[in-house]
Amino acid sequence: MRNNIASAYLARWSFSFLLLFMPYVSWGQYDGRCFTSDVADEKKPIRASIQKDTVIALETDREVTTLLVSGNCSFLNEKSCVRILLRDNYNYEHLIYENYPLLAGSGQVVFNDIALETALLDKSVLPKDLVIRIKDATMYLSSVSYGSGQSKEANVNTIRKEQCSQVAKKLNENLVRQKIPWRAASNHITEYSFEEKKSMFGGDVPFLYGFDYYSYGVFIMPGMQDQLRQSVLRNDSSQYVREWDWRNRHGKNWLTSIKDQNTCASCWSFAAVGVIEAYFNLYYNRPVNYDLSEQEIISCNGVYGCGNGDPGAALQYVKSNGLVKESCFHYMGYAADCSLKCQNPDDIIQFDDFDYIANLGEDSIKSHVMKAPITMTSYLLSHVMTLVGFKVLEDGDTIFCKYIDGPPDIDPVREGVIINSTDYPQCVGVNAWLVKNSWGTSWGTNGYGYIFTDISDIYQLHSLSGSIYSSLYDEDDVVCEDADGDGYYFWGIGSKPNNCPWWVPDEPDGDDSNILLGPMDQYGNIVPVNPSGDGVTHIYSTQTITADTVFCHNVIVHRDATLTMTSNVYFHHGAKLIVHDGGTVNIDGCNVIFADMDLANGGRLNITNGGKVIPFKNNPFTVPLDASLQIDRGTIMRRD
Ligand SMILES: [Ca+2]
Ligand SMILES: [Ca+2]
Repeated sequence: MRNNIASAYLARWSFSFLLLFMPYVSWGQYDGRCFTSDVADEKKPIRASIQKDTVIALETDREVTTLLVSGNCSFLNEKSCVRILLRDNYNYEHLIYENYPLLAGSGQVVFNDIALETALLDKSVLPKDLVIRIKDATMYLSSVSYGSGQSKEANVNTIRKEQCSQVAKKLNENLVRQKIPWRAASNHITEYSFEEKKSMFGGDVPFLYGFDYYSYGVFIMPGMQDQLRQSVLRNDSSQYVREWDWRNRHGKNWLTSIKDQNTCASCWSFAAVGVIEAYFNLYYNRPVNYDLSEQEIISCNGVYGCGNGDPGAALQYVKSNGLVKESCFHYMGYAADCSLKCQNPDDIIQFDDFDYIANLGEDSIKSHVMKAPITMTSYLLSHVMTLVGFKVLEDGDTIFCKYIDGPPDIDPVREGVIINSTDYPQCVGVNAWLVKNSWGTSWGTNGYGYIFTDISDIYQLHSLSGSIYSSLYDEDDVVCEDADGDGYYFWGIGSKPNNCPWWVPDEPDGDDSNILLGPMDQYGNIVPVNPSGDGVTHIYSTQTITADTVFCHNVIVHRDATLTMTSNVYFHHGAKLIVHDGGTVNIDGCNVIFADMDLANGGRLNITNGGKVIPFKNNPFTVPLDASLQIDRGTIMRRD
């Protein structure tokens, strides 16, 4: 019977918390021996009703290894969360209890002699008080239970791991049941002690609502479920491309490896360095993959250390001082002295400038991230990450079923959440952001994740601008190449470099890994290469080309018309020079490079004054029997 009530409850609970009066409450989120202790032997009543952050003095002089709590709480909305900490006489804090609707699986929970960290502490502590943090919830705390010593087989690490895997399991049950498109797994971050988490977040651990457990799919920020249901967030009118992913642009991954900030509140430094490293790759259009020193920023910026910082301050430090490589100042994960930086760095990276980007909405942020990765802070999570792409979720998408950096046959993460209109109808058509996190590769999908959040949750957006350089790389090192051979070149994200060949068009290739795709518009849409489509040049009379010219489309020389070229002409891949019966082409002392030429019977081609015809990629060049070919001090040659 309870199951039926529970499912009915859950179905309706998704619509509203008005149903808090339903008789169903949940015990199950902290099931199992790992959440309790058999050494607790003393129960003390508390009997406190709690609606706001509260400290309750414990007034005991007993040293304990176990402290369990009993009580119940009610959640008011998706952002509800409760947390009970044990503060000992050294002011260390130990997590006794934490819960929120997604983990609880319902709007009300009862807890009876359970605990997280304080199920078993690795050494005895003298309890001073209970620190209770509460958001949009009410709690009744009935009692605490104390215990000392350890049961025989108990081991703190084993218990912690078991607790985390139980939490992940419970989250997954609720995620599936409530049709929320992400999945949880425990990892080294979830296994941190509360003191370690405090260190990682700079003192004040935000409510994470399971974000630390995120494994794959699309993390839905708390508070967004109701908005999703109202379908007001679909971005159907956006002109922007539906997906952008800097791990796969031009057939390459432009992002550097995933790092781990450990227990230092340095996400702001990692997010900024993630932006700089990617910008370096993109600026030079080559995978330099610099591993730069987050530690230098933490140690030498003079303000933040391992306290929560600002990605803008990190970029300002690098703009002013440059940044050494990891090998010169290894990551130490604490505010080590700046003098530990090596004395003679082999390279220092600097850039011209960076910009603070005002959050003008989803499309505006998309336009920036399409230029290069940017920093981004989630207000709710108090956490800075590198924003590296986005995706409008489509019916049938599988979110993260592929291993990104390796062959698919050794893929350790084959599972993915399939966004479909049966299970996740509310998600189809909404935009998720792709973030590179600094919590190691065991978090998320190889360190990356998709998040769906309110646009107002996003701030501290910063992008690099202008040139980036080092003692080893300057403008001459920008690669200007046509990797796919379609005649369009890519030279990274700077302006067209001087070392491009003369025939390189001003518009870069929108996808230099696809011969059928040419330039890209401002919304990221790529125009298929269609040389015979709009833009064909027709020559009907006499015309002379006297300046170097690039043709992306066919050029047709009609009957009785004459096209004379005295300056170099380049025809893009697939673009033909077509000479009809009675038409004449004069190549007068210049180079003409083309992929193909159609010389009709009755057409005339004259090559004079050292003129050269250079068939592109050594395509065959044929002259039909009844066409006229005259060469007077000219050449038809192979192209190297
Ligand atoms: Ca190309
Ligand atoms: Ca292309």
